[in-house]
Amino acid sequence: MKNRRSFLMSTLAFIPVLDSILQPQFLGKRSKERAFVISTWDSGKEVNEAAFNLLNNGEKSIDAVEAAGTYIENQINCCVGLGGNPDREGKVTLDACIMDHKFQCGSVSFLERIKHPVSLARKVMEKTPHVMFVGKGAQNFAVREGFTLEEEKLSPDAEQNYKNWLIESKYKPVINIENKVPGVMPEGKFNHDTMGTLCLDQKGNLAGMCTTSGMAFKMHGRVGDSPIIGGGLYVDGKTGAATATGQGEEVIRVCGTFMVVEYLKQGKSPEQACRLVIKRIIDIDPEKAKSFQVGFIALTKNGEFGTYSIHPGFSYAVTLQNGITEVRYSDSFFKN
Ligand code: SD4
Repeated sequence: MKNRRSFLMSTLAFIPVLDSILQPQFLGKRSKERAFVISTWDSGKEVNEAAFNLLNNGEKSIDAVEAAGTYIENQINCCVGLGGNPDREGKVTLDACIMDHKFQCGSVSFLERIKHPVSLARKVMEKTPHVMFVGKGAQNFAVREGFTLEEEKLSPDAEQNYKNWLIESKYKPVINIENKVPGVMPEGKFNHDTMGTLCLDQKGNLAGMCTTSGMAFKMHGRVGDSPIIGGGLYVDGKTGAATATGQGEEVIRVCGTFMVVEYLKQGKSPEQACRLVIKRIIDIDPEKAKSFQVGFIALTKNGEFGTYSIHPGFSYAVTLQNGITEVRYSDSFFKN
């Protein structure tokens, strides 16, 4: 088993080579920091560590992002996976996708009673000629692939949240509901609706995944951006990758992560690329943008990373080239 040092040394070894072969427009004023793993929200910290353990062992980025997804989907009182908040009919419906450095991708959405949508998305990618499976068809495919059909049961937190919601039964986006929001989530509880993770492995290959139970109390049948390739996740193995969180409808409208990666291809830094797409979303309706959150994170093939969001409070976890994982807050368009 390789130790952390050996991973760092072997990975660092390819970075100068990459820099020298990158087109001049990719260079310019850049942050010196480089990352191997980056994930949305505070809970990304443990998720990054799960992914980094594999990368550190020489495993592929696609395996690392799947491990990241299954780690968070296992946290039954968290709001990704079957422990997530239900829709307004009390059903937990899951969305996830995965993508590698060769444009191979798989996605599942409106999926019920399957614990690991990210692994099912990978099966779609590897075992079918298709990209996206939804609803009952996705569930049947899961069962055929040996996934267990879990009991239909809300996690204790989700049950309590649903009971509270039923009192008024109003749907309204809550900015940063994924983070600790006093008065919305019980003290000490965190709601992490969506986990997006991007990884870079020792061979310099990128991969990404996005997994979620979607917006809490959504209409039954609603699908967000998270399982949409180019919406909640996009990876271009030659350039970079991006993932999104927040109000999915607003991300879909601008093909959010596809656009972030497109800006990377045009030579923008990861943060600039995220800023430009956030700006596009805000420009559609600046007044409306005051009421919802969207955040992007991006990672390039040479380990540069950046983030940006509409509102403050969007946290992310980054595992730097020294192997240390930090939780940080993204810069945002609105300052408070
Ligand atoms: C959705 N983008 O379903 C997701 C929600 C989300 O953190 O990101 N929550 O629209």
